[in-house]
Amino acid sequence: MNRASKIKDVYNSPIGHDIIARILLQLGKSEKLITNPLVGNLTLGMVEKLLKKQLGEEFFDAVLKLLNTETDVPPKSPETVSKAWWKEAVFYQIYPRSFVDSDNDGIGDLRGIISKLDYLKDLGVDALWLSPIYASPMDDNGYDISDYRGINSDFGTMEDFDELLSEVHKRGMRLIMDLVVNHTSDEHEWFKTALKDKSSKYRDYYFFRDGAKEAPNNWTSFFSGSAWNHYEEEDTWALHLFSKKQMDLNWECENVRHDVIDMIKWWLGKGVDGFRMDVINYISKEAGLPDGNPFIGTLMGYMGIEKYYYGPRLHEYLREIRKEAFDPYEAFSVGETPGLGMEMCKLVTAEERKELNMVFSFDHLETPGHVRFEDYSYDLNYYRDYEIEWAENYGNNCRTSLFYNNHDNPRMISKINPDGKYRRSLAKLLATMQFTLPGTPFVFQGDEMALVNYPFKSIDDLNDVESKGKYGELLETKTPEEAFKIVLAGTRDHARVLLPWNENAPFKQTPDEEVTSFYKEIIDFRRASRAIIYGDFKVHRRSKDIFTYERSLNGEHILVDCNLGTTQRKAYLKAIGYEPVFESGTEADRLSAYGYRVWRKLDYEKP
Ligand code: ISL
Repeated sequence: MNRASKIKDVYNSPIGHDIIARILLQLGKSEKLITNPLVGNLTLGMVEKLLKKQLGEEFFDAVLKLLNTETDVPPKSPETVSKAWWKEAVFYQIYPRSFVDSDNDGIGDLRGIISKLDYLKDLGVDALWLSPIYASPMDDNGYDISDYRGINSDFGTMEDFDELLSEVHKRGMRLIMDLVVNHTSDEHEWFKTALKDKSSKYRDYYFFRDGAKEAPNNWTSFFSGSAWNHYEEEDTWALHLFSKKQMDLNWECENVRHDVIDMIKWWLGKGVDGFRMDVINYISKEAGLPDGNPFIGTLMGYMGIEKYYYGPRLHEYLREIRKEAFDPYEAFSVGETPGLGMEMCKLVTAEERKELNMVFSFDHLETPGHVRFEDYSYDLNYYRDYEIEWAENYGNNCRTSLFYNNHDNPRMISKINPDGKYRRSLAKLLATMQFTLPGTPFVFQGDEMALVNYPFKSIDDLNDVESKGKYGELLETKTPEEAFKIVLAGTRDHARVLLPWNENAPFKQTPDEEVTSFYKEIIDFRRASRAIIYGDFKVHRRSKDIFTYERSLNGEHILVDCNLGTTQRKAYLKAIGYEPVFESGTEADRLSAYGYRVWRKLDYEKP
């Protein structure tokens, strides 16, 4: 690709498609802008001339570099989906700090998790993902690790962990850990030694730049301000894409890769079943760490991101980890990959490429044109279109993850409609889609209780490093009230309050037990259906607030009919020969507000 390439040809290439789709998503613009022949036939060079003012210099250099670095195309989709335990499983994410506090110190812990294993088993959960429990100064609640082989005393001891793992396995469940290896804490021995001793072998483990007067490049941190920290005494700078205490590891350094792989094998040797891999697509940075393009930086909200979110050696590193650590233990991997488009996700998950098993893509978490730190109503019509796009195009050799919540996001129910009268129906509607669409569901703790956002009163109620940084940054241009309103909309603390079953929870809400029972039933239903786990997907109705689809395999047919809004809608009446399995209302021909209906074909007899 070069400046003579036409927009439509770029859009038809896998990586070009993802780049253009991302730009459209950020701008909240439709794909029609590109598929319009007038625009599609323009060359990159022409667009550059037309939009010089807006795009600035070197925008297309940055885009072309990304485009031309990837020479592979995603492998073709096979006819059928291969079998794997993690395709059949229902995962449940535990954020240990806020799950169960067994010793009443205000912080959830490992013994607390052990006490809820029967509950989780009964809910229908097959595998647990534990957010970090390693030794950490807790600047970012454990995503800043100071010892990969230690357990933070807030959570318990290694004996507690071993017991947890064995109790999980006893119940026929699996356990995956969080692997945070884009960065370590600045209190990790590697960093402490590296900073003090320039000649240490650890110096090359991080990105240091000595003697510079200013930050070595224009990259910004995800948690506000420059991505570089200055160490006055040592007269050096070090890179941190996240907080000032989360120092980026230099993956170009062979010893880093070696030590990380060793550590992964150590945990797998203990018997853990796999890892969720934190911001794993950020581990390969463009050599020399060049400045980010200002237009891209402004558009994305983070300067420099195009230099590392799909870096030049990413595939190579992922394959190395897979071959050296994961494969020998038949371990499972799900990468957290913010920013990757669908084609890029295919290139890291397609089975034959032997990189990751699955990824978390995040583009469904905000309606296009909106950001997390914004008070707006999320549009489920967008979610429908997103899931259809993935279901129809991701391929049988790639597996989608299905989730609405995690520890980094406000609760989805509140984002869609904060009116309490819809809380229960929305929770059930979301569950209906999550457990019947193609892909593997990841429940976040509290989803099954229909938890919503917490009405925090002031910035003092918040704990998260990101929220505090954001608030400080906003105060430069806004009043404290305005700044707090924005932070409140997006704060990760909504997902991090102690669950309501903790008697000492300071921010309390009421769990909805009817929703918990519904989770059990629909998870059971999913488990018994090969059509849902491995089957085909076909859209029957797709119009405003309407989403009707069918899942089928070897004669088994499941129809799902959803109302994505608050106005009553006509139910799908073509389900002749089907029997209802779940329904939200009693009127046969109508779907109530956020109503759903799941049907099963009558003449199907299970083999
Ligand atoms: O990239 C982002 C914005 O586009 C962020 O969403 C960011 O990538 C994401 O929050 C990464 O999250 C993970 O890594 C962080 C940690 O704070 C989060 O809790 C974790 O899930 C740093 O380790």
